[in-house]
Amino acid sequence: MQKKVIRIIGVPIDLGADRRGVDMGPSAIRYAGLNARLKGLGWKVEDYGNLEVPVPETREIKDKRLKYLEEIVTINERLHLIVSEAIKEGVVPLILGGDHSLGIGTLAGLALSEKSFGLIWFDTHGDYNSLDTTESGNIHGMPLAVANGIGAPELTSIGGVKKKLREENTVIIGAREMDPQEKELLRKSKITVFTMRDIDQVGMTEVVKQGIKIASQGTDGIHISFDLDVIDPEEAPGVGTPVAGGITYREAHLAMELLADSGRISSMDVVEVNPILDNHNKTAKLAVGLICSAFGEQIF
Ligand code: NNH
Ligand code: MN
Ligand code: MN
Ligand code: MN
Repeated sequence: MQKKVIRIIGVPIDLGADRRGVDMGPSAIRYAGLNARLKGLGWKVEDYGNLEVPVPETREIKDKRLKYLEEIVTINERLHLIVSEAIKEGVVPLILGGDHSLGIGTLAGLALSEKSFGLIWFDTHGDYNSLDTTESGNIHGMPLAVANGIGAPELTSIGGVKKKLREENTVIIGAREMDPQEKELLRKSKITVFTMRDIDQVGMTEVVKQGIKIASQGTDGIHISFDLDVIDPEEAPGVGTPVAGGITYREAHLAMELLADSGRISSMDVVEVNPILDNHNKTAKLAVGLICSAFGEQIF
């Protein structure tokens, strides 16, 4: 039997956020044993290594509403080609961040495919800021909007097509902190948002089941974009932007287990692991556990 292939692509970028350190995320996740564990699950693992990303100290912020725009465009131009190539070859791209601005490149790469993908975005945040709604100017707060064709033309034009996602097949899970104008913008879209309150009320199983249904309708697969800050900072202290009241360790695993059961996962981003703020690599180890659950690891 032919083994299925996962291609790991590290993107050590922290240009999209104010707080430094998520550039070390790919190392921390690999150090936590990712490759060996995936191999143990029967996957063939191809590690592409890391994309070259400039260090902020060697660059300057030219526009405070779009910090490090040029650099982020260059990196995502490169990433989108690598992701699209992986999909074309029939291998599963697994992108390790880095901050969530890399989602722009991943989604642009998926959009180049003839296949269509639903999207499940696990995040505390909406990442749906435009250059008019952003309060920080940080591009990691914008990737979902950019993928939906909203934002700086330099970003939305990556990959040629402006709109990279199907709103009706896009789901956010775990939201609990959004900027006021970002919320308004998101409400105007057809994106489904499951907040922490929804998870509290109906439970993670129900939320993920509905999410899978929405992301599956008329699509060939589901892309998971997993921002570790969706998990409660008690469990995941090493993230760029910790916010109280997140999902638990088990809820996060359950979500990945249910997605694995669906058999529909095409690709995955794992972002915002910040080793500087972490406690003995706890968050990176958790990230590895979640990736393994998504790719078939079972408790029993
Ligand atoms: N909404 C804020 C911003 O746009 C915070 C975004 N931070 C994130 N997103 N970590 O996932 O700057
Ligand atoms: Mn930075
Ligand atoms: Mn995010
Ligand atoms: Mn976030």
